[in-house]
Amino acid sequence: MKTILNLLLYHCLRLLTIPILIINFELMKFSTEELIDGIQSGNKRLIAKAITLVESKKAEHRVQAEDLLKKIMPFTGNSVRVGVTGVPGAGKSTFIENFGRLVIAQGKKVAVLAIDPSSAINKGSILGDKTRMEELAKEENAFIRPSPSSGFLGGVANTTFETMMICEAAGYDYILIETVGVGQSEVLVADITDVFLFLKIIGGGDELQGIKRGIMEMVDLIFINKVDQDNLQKAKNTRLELKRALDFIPPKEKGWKIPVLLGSALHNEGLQDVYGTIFEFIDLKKKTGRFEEIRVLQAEKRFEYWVQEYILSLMKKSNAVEEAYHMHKKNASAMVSNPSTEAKLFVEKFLSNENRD
Ligand SMILES: Nc1nc2c(ncn2[C@@H]2O[C@H](COP(=O)(O)OP(=O)(O)O)[C@@H](O)[C@H]2O)c(=O)[nH]1
Ligand SMILES: [Mg+2]
Repeated sequence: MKTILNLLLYHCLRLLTIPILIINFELMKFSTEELIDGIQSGNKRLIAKAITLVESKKAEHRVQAEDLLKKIMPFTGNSVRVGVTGVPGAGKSTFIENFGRLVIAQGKKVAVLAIDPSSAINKGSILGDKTRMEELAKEENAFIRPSPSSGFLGGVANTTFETMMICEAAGYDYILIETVGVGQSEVLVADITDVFLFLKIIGGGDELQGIKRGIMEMVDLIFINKVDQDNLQKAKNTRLELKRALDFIPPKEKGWKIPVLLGSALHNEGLQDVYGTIFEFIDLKKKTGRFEEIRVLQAEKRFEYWVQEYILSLMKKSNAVEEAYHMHKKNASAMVSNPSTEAKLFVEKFLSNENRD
């Protein structure tokens, strides 16, 4: 039985290496300058290639990615970065599709990024997203990209920020980022956006869940979705409950009382209000200096994130270190000793190994 499993695993891995080799070959075909030209001329195929490059963890790709990011840096930072969260099924993809089209109708360019789909609990909805955003995808001024997470040593690799930089350099005015509506992806998105929008469905008691999970503290704007004539009263009750709940939460931004809007993403109702409210919010933050202040904090967080990523990838270089990592992790999970003790033992081993080189 074990041999059959091993054989199966071997063949699966062999099959997997073929597309990886193709991707590698494809990426190396383009020079940094070609990619930058492609980005700046709005060539969607080359924008996608550049994104694949910054998502890659291979050392030689990282060198090229850092070079590319450094060169496009002066052309970044000019978009409105919007994070959209809510439980699966709340209507995030539907909202993004129709809101995106509304923004495009105002003469703007819109990029859509979906965070972390590969580790999502609801993988199916990501496939669904693609079909549901078909109308938006047809727009010349829209670019849609799911960005995968490729965890290494259990880390949550996420290059959504870098992907966003590429989209900004390509002239996209609005970057709409959909979270998978669970746990860590929300924090990641809240950490890199200017506006964090919470899509809520009527009732369901998830306003309490939202508070528990700390979402309410990250939110700038709430949109109660799927509201029609039949449930308008219920929606208003939900709004009242939410507003009461919000009273207990310290305001994230001075002078900004979190608006609770009602509407329907599917039927294009209330989306114009969201657009106007986002504009007001950004305007307020720019006037108070908070806009820049928050972006500085976000850059610091990205720095910390990459320090961890690069340390982890240094570890990967040595088989012995990786083995030790798994050994200590196993000790921690099997409660052989305290997880923090195991972590300390591992890091000490890693550092002494590094010093020997
Ligand atoms: N009735 C109604 N259905 C909606 C509305 N918005 C989204 N939906 C439906 O809700 C389902 C889930 O939407 P989806 O956008 O995939 O949610 P997500 O998982 O949050 O991305 C789909 O069948 C949508 O058509 C709305 O405003 N009204
Ligand atoms: Mg979705």
